[in-house]
Amino acid sequence: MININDFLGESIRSGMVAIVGPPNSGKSTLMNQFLGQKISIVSHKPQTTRNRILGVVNGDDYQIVLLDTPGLHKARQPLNREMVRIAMESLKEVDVILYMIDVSLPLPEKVAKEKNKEMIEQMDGVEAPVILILNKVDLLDKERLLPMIQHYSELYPFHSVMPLSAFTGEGTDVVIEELLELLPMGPRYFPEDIPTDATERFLAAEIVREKVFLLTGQEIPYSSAVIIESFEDDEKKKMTTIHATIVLERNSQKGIVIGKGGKKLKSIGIAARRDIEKLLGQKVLLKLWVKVRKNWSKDERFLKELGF
Ligand SMILES: Nc1nc2c(ncn2[C@@H]2O[C@H](COP(=O)(O)OP(=O)(O)OP(=O)(O)O)[C@@H](O)[C@H]2O)c(=O)[nH]1
Ligand SMILES: [Mg+2]
Repeated sequence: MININDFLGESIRSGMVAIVGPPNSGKSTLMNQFLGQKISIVSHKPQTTRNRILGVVNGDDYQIVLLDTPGLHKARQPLNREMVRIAMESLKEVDVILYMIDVSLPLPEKVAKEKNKEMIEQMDGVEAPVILILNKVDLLDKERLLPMIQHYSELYPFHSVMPLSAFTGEGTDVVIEELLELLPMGPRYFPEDIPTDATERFLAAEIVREKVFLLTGQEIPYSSAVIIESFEDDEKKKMTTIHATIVLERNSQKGIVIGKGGKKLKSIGIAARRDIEKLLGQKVLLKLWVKVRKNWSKDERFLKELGF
């Protein structure tokens, strides 16, 4: 029989792993922790991640291709429906699923039951083994851990239930070991020096969006999208010039994002530039504009332009 690996050379433990779960459970933080660098944006507000973000973890004899996904939630609006679709689709493509929940906050019994029910419904028809990740244990009284693991193990045939802190990294090594047992033998799909398939343009837009999430309140983050108008690398000057537009849904939001005397926009720009410089490893000139495109999050055409 012909084995494809004879043609591809190396045969190692390799495959795809999706990180899914409710918004704000720490999926992107875990992805970055595994990668040892920041690829996915993170904020304390739910629904930060909107796309599928791919990250590659390499070892001498393994390659884990991680998919960070938007949070699973009851979606009513077009943008939210797209986000949930992306997350649900990734469940079908992968070898292993990490379903992540935040266990740091005690929930009223009724809410907990409802969440568990939703989780089981989301896993309906899923064939890949599911590891339940209990995240944010750094905030948890350790005595609560064992009964919790017991409780979740009885809830659904998880392959395993693993507590960790995506933030501190405590408990994450064990997950890698577990994944390596579950992944098939295969080729190295991505070159070892490439941590993601996302373009620098996309990552730069995400960084600006993260700063909007962190530095503005109320509905502004959910009404914001970021478009890179131009991205120019000057090799001689070792500098990248980026022009980006923050797109909002309503005229009334423009003043909030710009702030008094342009102060808010300036702080978004400074914070974003710092992170983009880290990402690109060189100086960045970042120019930000603010524009209104009425109700863009409900506009199928604009969502397509954004890559949904
Ligand atoms: N204390 C603590 N905080 C954490 C941990 N993991 C994530 N967080 C925080 O939880 C918040 C949400 O983290 P994210 O990684 O953005 O969560 P997410 O699941 O990707 O969220 P969405 O993209 O909105 O679905 C951020 O403020 C993180 O710093 C953890 O292990 N411990
Ligand atoms: Mg996220």
